[in-house]
Amino acid sequence: MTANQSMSQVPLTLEGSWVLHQMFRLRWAEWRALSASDRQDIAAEAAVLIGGDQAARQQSAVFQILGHKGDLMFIHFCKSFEQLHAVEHQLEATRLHTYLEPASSYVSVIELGLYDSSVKLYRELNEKGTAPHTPEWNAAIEETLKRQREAMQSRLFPEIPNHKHVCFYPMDRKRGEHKNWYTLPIEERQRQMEEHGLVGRRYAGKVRQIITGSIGFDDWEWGVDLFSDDPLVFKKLIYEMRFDQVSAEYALFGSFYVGSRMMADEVSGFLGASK
Ligand code: FEC
Repeated sequence: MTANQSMSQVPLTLEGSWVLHQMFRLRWAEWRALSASDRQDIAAEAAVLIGGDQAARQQSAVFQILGHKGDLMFIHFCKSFEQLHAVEHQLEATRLHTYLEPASSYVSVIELGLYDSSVKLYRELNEKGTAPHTPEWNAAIEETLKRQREAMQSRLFPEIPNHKHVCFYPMDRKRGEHKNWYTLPIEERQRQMEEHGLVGRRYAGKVRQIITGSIGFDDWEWGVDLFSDDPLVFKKLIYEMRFDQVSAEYALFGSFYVGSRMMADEVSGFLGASK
């Protein structure tokens, strides 16, 4: 057995809020055919959903999408999977929903990848001769996860960042014949992820990134949400990251959605329903 085969290859991850992205087109013709007072009432009713329910630890935000891919994107952060259903049904129950056409959606969960701690711990256990998946190994993993979970609470259950603009897209790591992220040894993946994190950290204060994992939930492996007050930062950061080895060699991207946040009192204006 090689050293790599004796190490677990799966990085530890921590999961936090459940996340639903919903992209919609507004049926403008039908919407505009409504009376001004109906539009006002319907917009006001929908605006109530934005913000959140502290008791249920659920938060929702709405963004106006640029371009043909949609008009509105709702982002919901929820404490449980069931809560995602509830929030979806709440929106379906509004009168505004009658005028919305689904354009896309994405289901995922906030994920913190623990490459550094995983490799350190796997090495220690390996040196002690503790074989993977034995009770001793499981106990050590549980202990590390517990410690990290406590330390990372605010990153696992964040508020939707309060920046003006959002950029959301799903992505995969390549699993091709010649380039396959999943067959690289964990130490090499850790090295490349560390390089990625160093580039990202240079944008601290300018952008907030939230990575959600979607393996088993949606068509891509991760969702990336970037929030910033300056939309140009999205281009600068993503372009710079294209040169990271992990992106240059292993990243595949889905559709990008870019837009601007609307607070509850701005929804009526966007829907042309202001007084
Ligand atoms: O294997 C995996 O765990 C992949 C999950 C993953 C993807 C991903 C893609 C992007 N990120 C982008 C921005 C940033 C910024 C920071 C940053 C740091 C990390 C860390 C992990 C991580 N990213 Fe990432 N990113 C993924 C995972 N990323 C792990 C390190 C620690 C952490 O923050 O959790 C710096 C954050 C800070 O410290 O302030 C900014 C962007 C992309 C998509 C573009 C690309 O070329 O990959 C942008 C998938």
